[in-house]
Amino acid sequence: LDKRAEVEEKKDLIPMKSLELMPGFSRKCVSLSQQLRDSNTGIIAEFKRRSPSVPDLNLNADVKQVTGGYEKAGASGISVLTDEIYFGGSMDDLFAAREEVKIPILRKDFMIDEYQILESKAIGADVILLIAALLNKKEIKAFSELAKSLGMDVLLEVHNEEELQKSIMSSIDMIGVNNRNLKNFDVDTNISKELSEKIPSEFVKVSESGISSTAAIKDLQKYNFKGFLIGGNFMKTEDPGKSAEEFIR
Ligand code: IGP
Repeated sequence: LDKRAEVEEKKDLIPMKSLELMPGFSRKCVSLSQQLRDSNTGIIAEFKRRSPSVPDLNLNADVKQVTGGYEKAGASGISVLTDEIYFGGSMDDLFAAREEVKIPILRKDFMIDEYQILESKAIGADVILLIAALLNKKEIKAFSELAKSLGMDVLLEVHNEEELQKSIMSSIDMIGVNNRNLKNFDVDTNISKELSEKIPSEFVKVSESGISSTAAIKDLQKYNFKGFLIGGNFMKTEDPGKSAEEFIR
């Protein structure tokens, strides 16, 4: 991962102190975990133009049109990829989404430094993603506590039991099980079902990746999942907002 160099470069460009002067910093975050607890659609609809597994997903998609469409469709939250190298995203995308929607926005990126948490708050994100596979326990604790101190929610992503065990702590709001194996891109929603009983009930459970039918959601709900992160299934169509509307209806 080339994130380290990217973050160090940004720190020089915009020092941490300056982030606190940006508009998002004084905005009050909306809680995604609360939104998911107050039963609604549970759909967290994702904006991404491309991914390592689908390089030509939707290269010219307009972030405002798509995220506005997601909100109108009744999504509980929006996920915006800000990683440039692998997903063709940017902080501008999240900033634009923030101008467009009121519902909670998850900043989807590879967090490896506290700077990125402050930056997420500064650009108007409500939720950060922490990927257990990339972080040790100490980092998960420090990053999640910083996010909580800024009024943000934390979604912790796991793919197996070991990652789950090291991540259980009170500064986490939601645990997301990624159904995609990041080594070979295989997706299998059974991973969510298998891990569900190991996740303590105080965490809101989110199932991520490879969800493409309402039947899959009904099935996952039986395992107490409250959130469903869906990207490709919407983004692969010409009008992702409309696809989300048809899916949710
Ligand atoms: C969405 P899908 O299969 O619906 O497009 O998946 C989301 O779960 C996926 O983009 C994702 C992701 C991540 C991307 C899950 N965890 C971590 C980047 C980094």
